[in-house]
Amino acid sequence: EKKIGMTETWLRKHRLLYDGATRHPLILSIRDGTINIASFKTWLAQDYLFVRAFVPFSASVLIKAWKESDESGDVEVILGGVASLEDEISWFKREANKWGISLSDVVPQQANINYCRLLEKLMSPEVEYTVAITAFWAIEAVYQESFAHCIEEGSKTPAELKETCMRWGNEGFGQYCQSLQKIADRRLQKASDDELKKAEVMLLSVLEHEVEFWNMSRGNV
Ligand code: HMH
Repeated sequence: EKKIGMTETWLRKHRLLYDGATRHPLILSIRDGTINIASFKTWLAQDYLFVRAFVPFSASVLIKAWKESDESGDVEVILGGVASLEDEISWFKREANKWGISLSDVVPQQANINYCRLLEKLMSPEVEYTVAITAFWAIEAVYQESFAHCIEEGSKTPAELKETCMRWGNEGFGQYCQSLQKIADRRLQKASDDELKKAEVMLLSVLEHEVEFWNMSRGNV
C-alpha cells in the first residue's frame, strides 16, 4: 500500500478550497456549455498577462532547483515547464487574435496584480526551494484539474473552447503535474516544521488567488 504524500494530505484537509479553485463556476459553465463568451475573453486576456509574469517565476524555481536540489532530475522536469512557456505565449497571441482581443491594450485587474505580486515574492532568494516548488506545483495542478474536468466524458464544452481545455487538460500536462507533485512531496518529507508550515500556508494562498483569478470573469456576467 502506497503511503500518501504531504500534498495529498493537504488537498484532503483543504478540500473545500481546492474544489473552489478547480470547480469554479466559470469552469463548470465551460463544461456544461453555458459559458458567456465575454467571460472567457476576460479570462484569456488576463491569463496572458499572468503567464508573462509566470515566466520569470518559473525561471526562479529552476535556479532554486539547480542550487538546492539533492536530485538532478528536478532540473529537467522544471526545465520542461520553462521551455513550454514560449509556445504557450505564442498560443495566447494566436487565440487572442482569433477572438479579436488586442493584448497590448489589456489592463491587469486587481486579482491579477495581486497574484503576480505573490509570484514576485516567491522569486526572492530567501524563499526556500521547498516552498517555491510547492507553489509551482499547485499553480499548474489547479489548471490541470480544472480544464481536464471540461474534456471529461459527458462534458458539453463548446467546440471553440476545446483547444484551450486541451492545453492544460491533456494527459501529458497531467503527467508533468504529477512529476512536480512528486518533487514537492520528496522535499516536504525532509522539511523542517517551519518549512512545512510555510509551504502549507503558501498552498492555501495559491488556491485563494486562483479562486480570485477565476472570479475576475464574473465582471461580465
Ligand atoms: C491563473 N493559474 C493561472 N494561470 C495559469 N496559466 C496557470 C495557473 C497555469 O500555468
